[in-house]
Amino acid sequence: MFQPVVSLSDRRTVGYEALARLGEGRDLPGPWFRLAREMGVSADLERTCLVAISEIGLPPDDGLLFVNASAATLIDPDVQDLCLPMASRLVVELTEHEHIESYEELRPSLERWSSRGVRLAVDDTGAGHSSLRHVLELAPHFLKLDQTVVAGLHEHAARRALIAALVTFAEDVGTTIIAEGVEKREEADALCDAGVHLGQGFAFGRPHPAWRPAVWPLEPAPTTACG
Ligand code: G
Ligand code: MN
Repeated sequence: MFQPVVSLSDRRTVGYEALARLGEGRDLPGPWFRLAREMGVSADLERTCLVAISEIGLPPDDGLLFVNASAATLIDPDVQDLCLPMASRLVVELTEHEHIESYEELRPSLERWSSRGVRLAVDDTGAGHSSLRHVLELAPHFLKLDQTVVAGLHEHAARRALIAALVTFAEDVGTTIIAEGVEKREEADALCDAGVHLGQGFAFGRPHPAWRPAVWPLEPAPTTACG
């Protein structure tokens, strides 16, 4: 499935995240990935997902393609070769939930991805166990803010303050924040006011089997930057 990533100021769809749905019921992937881990085949399952994505190909209109991968998958040279045709528009998301034993060991692989034009995102920022270490060690192009940080920010001063601090951090280090799990227009507006440039969530479009650009908000694009 593909979910649009949108520019909060002009509502343009700038790319899509590929999201696995597995089994006959097109289930959420969590339990399947857990089972695969228990069976010792999670790298195979991740590679299979990437093969499926590569067979579908890149999104229209020069859009970026965000894919989820773990460190074990990223260091696999076969996976790098598989992704080469998509490299310049590919963003690899590494989750904050995954503990990374040695950043130094991962770095040469990341440099190979980067030399091919692939960009890196740290996923689930604020909800993982890495306490922003991935962000500090890996200097990603994108920092994806977890839904637990974003949800209801228009009603929570502490969430807004945290996001404002991360926006300053992102500007200083040259990374771009993507707010995940945006479900309400109020959240989108508050994020835009806070200086967050990109968003993703049910408010803009649910994961869909085809490339479907953001359909929300339904009103015409605002005349001011944040509407
Ligand atoms: O871990 P990662 O951020 O890659 O997972 C994204 C998951 O979040 C997907 O399974 C997707 O279906 C789900 N998701 C996407 N947008 C929203 C949203 O606005 N609200 C909620 N609750 N879930 C979302
Ligand atoms: Mn993700």
